[in-house]
Amino acid sequence: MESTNKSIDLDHLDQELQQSIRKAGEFAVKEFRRFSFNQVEFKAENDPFTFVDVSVENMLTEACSRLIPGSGFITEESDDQVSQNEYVWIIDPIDGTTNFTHGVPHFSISLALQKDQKLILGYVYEPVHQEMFRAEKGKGASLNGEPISVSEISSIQSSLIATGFPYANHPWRKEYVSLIMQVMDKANGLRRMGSAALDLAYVACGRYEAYFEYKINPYDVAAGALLVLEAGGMVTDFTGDQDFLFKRKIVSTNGRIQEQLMALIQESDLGRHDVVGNV
Ligand code: LIP
Repeated sequence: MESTNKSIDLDHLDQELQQSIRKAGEFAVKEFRRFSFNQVEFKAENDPFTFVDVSVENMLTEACSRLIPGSGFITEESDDQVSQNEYVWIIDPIDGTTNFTHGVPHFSISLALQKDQKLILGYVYEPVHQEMFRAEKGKGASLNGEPISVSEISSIQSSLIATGFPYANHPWRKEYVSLIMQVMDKANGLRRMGSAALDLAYVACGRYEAYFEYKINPYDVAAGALLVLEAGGMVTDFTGDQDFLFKRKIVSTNGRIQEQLMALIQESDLGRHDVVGNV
């Protein structure tokens, strides 16, 4: 494990990070407004990326390396998927790439920082509306500098719940659709908006009461999960464990409907098969 041997001033870091994220967001929106679908490329079946994903990732990794020399990276567009460094950045340069490539203005930049494998800082930036969500461990969560907290709705019948679907066809899609039907029957509404990071940010600020998804990647959810936790919500995997980041199954709620949603998930075929998130 590579150590930096110095304490990091997160306040100083914050100004530089927000400046870099906003600058990357400006670039992304400029390219979004003139993007043509024939520019899209595919990493795998139904798994798109663009030169904008790659450019934004390069901008952010360069800024982060400068801010914490010796830090490690887990990022969507490179092969860095594991790092044992003392400080590790977890970055999704454009979360909601499919929306981006189809001209749907709902995508975000997600950047988190881990120290000794614990999340300490998270940013989710939605550049079209210039909404900067930020969380620091133990110091709460904010939207454009104003404190945010999860909603106080305590019944699933009154809840707006978000989810997402894995890109490629997968062996558990029937069980997943069956779970989604269960949630649809119980909740006030269901949303599939296409950016996990923004789904989590919306739980943190009380727009949604919950978000769940499986086969989701650490870089999609790392920053947003810290937002929910620091805004007074809960984040677990499908079994209720706290070790959600690399298990690829996530449930986040305002805490007040956690038991009601977890009951639906754990009673479902999907919830009973603990392997499902790794297929
Ligand atoms: C997306 C997630 C979304 C999920 C999509 C995709 P990407 O991330 O934010 O929640 O349903 O399948 O994984 O690929 O746009 O960064």
